[in-house]
Amino acid sequence: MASSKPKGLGSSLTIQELAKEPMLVIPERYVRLDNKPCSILSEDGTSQTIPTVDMQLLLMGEATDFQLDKLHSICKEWGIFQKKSLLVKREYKTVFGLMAKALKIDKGEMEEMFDDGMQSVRMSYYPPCPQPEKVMGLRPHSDATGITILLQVNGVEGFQIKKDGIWIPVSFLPDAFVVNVGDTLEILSNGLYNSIEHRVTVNSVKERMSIAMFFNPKFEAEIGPAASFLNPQNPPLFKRISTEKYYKKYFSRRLNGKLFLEQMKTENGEDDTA
Ligand SMILES: O=C(O)CCC(=O)C(=O)O
Repeated sequence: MASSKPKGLGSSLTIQELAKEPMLVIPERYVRLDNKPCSILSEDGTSQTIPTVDMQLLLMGEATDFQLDKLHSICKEWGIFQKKSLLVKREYKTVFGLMAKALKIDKGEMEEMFDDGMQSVRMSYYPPCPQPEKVMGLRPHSDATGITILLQVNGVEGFQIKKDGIWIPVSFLPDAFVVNVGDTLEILSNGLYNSIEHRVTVNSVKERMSIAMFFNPKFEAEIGPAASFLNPQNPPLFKRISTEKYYKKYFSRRLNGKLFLEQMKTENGEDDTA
């Protein structure tokens, strides 16, 4: 007997399989349980443009204090910026170097953590969805990384950031790379830099594609606030943990806002991270 269920309902078809055929009702397993409409919470609902950093200027010899200050305040206040450049693989080291300089921490400490660090890539495909308000393309989270470099491949929007407690949709310059500050950098800077919480919504008619490149500490490193940054007035706000244990813990949990980073705070319980 033919099933009266719409195709895919209650089945375990993957997103790729579902996307092959037109779908009128989304499978239950993808429906958000919180039932709140995935609305845009910024006042007028329009996209905001995230700050742009001119890497060309920063890369041309010594960065001026003005440019460094700009990078520093963007990493503190936003935790995300966009840049136009194709030299992603070579530039990540420069970005870390500039951040060490802006933070006035020992450059060696930054290198110790991120030089020859682990790198990974995630390519995401978000098919059009008949009921976009009922699903989330990607749940709210901050990245466990040092930095993430993101490319919105086909220019379809959907990326939202949580800024000052409010979700705002953001638009990128065409072909710009977006740099997210990740949790490890928030930890290294002892909370001065903000790892940006973000999520992805889906579109009822357009598919969306993105590529995220994750730049992480090296496997042998320890993750914790930079020692050269700490003093009696600035005690460590985060625990120290081996990179291996940090990632095991991160990937054993569901993506859930900045909860994992909260659990890394010294104020939150005994140090179970050693
Ligand atoms: O698809 C996007 O734009 C964001 C991807 C992302 O946040 C991730 O892969 O962690």
